Amino acid sequence: MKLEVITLFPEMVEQIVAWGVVGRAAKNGLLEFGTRNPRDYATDVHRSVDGRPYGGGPGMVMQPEPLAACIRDVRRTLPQAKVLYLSPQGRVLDQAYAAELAALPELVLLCGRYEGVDERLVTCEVDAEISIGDYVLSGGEPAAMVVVDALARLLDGALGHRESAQQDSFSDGLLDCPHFTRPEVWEEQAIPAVLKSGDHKAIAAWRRQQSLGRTAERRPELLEQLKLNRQDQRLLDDYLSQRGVDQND
Ligand code: 4GX
Repeated sequence: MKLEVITLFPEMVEQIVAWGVVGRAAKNGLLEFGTRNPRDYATDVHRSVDGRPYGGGPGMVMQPEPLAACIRDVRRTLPQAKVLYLSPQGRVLDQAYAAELAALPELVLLCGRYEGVDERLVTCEVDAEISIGDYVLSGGEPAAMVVVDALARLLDGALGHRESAQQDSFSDGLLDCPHFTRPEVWEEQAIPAVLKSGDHKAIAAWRRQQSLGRTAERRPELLEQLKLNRQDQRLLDDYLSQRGVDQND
């Protein structure tokens, strides 16, 4: 996948390919990552990219010309690319959306600073807006890094067998189960006995039950999206009754 981020702070966003799983995907050529600075497309001596808002008010707005020139230049090398603008007005990222993006051959992420970008630029050059959640950042860059991280790890071959994306939280719409490592007893707390039983079926059932139970307790709206089979329903009922919660609640 070819991915380009348009940003006034390229060094910030480039950190996303410096480390870890995303860095490895880039090194191995699964992810061809680049950044582009709209300031390089400004035409005045001050290389300005922002202006005061029409109608007044605080802050500045990113001007359309340098951004349009920048996007059109990117489109020459990535002719199939979807251009997504990071903004709280966009479709909120979730695991299914990340998977959709990971399936694209080319993607451009546009980061805004200041109060946002001139709306005419959004109308003409942006295919969709994307949000990472209902809170306000000071710029699109951290959001772009989140998007890149979430989709890069889904690229074919990005994760080792042991890290497989099939075991992730949300890949089946549920939260993850708890994890434990050595020591077996830490500060008077032993690990759940089943994990030492060697009974792989019992371990898988316990993990599934923990995922179901934790999702029911912490994110009931996620569980409502799912139709549980009889086995899962039974695991969940047992989990909730062990905790003294009325199953009909
Ligand atoms: N998920 N931001 C964009 C600039 C801006 C201001 C006003 C449109 C209108 C964000 C988020 C986010 C902060 C990025 C404001 N754009 N991006 N920036 N939440 O908060 O993606």
